[in-house]
Amino acid sequence: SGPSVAVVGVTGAVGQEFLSVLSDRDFPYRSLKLLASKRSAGKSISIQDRTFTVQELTSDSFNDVDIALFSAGGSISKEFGPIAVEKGAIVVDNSSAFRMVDGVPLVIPEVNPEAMGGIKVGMKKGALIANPNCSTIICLMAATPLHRRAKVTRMVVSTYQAASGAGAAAMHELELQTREVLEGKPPTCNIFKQQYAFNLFSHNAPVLENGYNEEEMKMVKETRKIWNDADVKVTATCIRVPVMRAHAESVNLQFEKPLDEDTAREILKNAPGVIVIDDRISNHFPTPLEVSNKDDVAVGRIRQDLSLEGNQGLDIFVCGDQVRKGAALNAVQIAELLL
Ligand code: 11C
Repeated sequence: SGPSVAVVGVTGAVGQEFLSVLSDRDFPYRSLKLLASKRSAGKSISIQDRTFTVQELTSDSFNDVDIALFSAGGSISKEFGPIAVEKGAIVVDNSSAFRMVDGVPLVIPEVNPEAMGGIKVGMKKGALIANPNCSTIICLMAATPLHRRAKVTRMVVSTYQAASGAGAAAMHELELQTREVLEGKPPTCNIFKQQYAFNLFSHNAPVLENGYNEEEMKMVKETRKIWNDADVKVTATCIRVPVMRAHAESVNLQFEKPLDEDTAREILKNAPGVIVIDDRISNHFPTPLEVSNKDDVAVGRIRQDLSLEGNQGLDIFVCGDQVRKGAALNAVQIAELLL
């Protein structure tokens, strides 16, 4: 019993995390197919005392697949996602390929499970569901419970994004560069084309004509779709920092109704998938290291925005594991909603 599951892009950072999350959550799959490029085909991967052989992704890969978890980049999703759907699979896609397509649910299970629109395994037809961008997920995990209470009218986000967002090769390069710089050698700059260790820079996504980069515009557009609110004002500045695998975000929220910081703290303490770390006396607040390899998103620095009258704004600081809640965990939670 249970669905047959395929993981597309299994050798990548998120692909590997899919396997950990499926196993940690005892996801009740009947069978598991591990798919990757031809280069990785034939590799063995062990999960829960069983060994699987990685198979090459082809258009025949999706016969008899109920759920396909994709994280192999946008072009693979665009090519093989529709093929998988055609074969009757429900695709949960971690890329940006289909997120803004009308009719494709863009889902954070704690935030907008209703957007799934009743898609279930066993309905005998394929479907596509998109996993939001990691920065959007981590931000909205904390902002949504407050939005539900006081309605956010404007949100200003600044991100401090980890290497993992750019994949396993970027994580490797950060480690390598750190070693090289400490040894007085010139850093290897294959992924980012500039020194990353002991530095930070504007997010590597392409910069658009309006001056925002793609990562920033994803936060703007995806928030509107997930909150089903075309009018919410969102602006973002996305920065890459030399941290391995968890993103941090400073989020300023402006509300329609007043919301005081104590009420906000209580709301966040009770929010699913969120923990509050907000110890002013010890100056202990969320850090990327503390949330690395964890499921929950941590929020702290919860304070009234003094620039606004009448408790109409709050500042918060959020950290979440980019590979886990920002990608693999969120996708597996979506898959759980399909059962
Ligand atoms: C990052 N969020 O941290 C990016 C990577 O749309 O899924 C993922 C881009 C995306 O660099």
